[in-house]
Amino acid sequence: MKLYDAAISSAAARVRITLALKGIAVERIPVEIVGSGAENRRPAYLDVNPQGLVPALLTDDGVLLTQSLAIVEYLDEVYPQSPLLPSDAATRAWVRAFVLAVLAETHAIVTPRVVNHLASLPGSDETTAPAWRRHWTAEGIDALEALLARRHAVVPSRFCAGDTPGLADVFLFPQALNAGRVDLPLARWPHVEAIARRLADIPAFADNAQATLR
Ligand SMILES: N[C@@H](CCC(=O)N[C@@H](CS)C(=O)NCC(=O)O)C(=O)O
Repeated sequence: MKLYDAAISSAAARVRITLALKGIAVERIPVEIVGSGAENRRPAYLDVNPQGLVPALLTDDGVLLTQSLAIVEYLDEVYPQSPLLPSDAATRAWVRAFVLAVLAETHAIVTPRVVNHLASLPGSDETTAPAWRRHWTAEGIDALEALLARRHAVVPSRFCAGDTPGLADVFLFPQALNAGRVDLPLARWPHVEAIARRLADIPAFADNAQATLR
């Protein structure tokens, strides 16, 4: 398998963490996604992923997969060791809702293409993009904290939805690191912080996300 990857990408980190948790080896193909050398909008990469985003995974059967959630769920189905989803339907639904709160409502609105466009609009100055990123990161993690607080008041667990790391943790950890990148210390979110610090002790997490918890 080949993983089209960028070290700074938190979406790609979700896939790298999953591969490590399951002990799957892949060839990593770096794709530059920021600055004047960005390759992700060039035709060669658009042939891989028409959305111009990382990650993308080329399977051993020659199938190209995009979108981190779809890739992680594919890996979980094809490599069932260390399963990421809980066995009961209600907890699976909670986990998927949590994951979507990260993917769709927090990360998606602070990615380089969104922030670069915002910065290019009339009236923007050098404070606009950082303020946008910080605002939506904080609001997104406020919601994750509330979801975790409500769940853990009823069903306490070491990680988001169980005593072993699962799908929600795979999505939470890179997002917790992103908070540090926009100068938001995790102390503001006690449940998120406690879980992120436990995850940081697990090499599959610590070795596959590029940043330090703050
Ligand atoms: N929903 C997508 C998001 C992928 C995504 O936004 N990736 C970012 C890096 S974290 C990217 O490639 N950005 C390039 C750009 O915005 O131009 C997923 O989960 O895979």
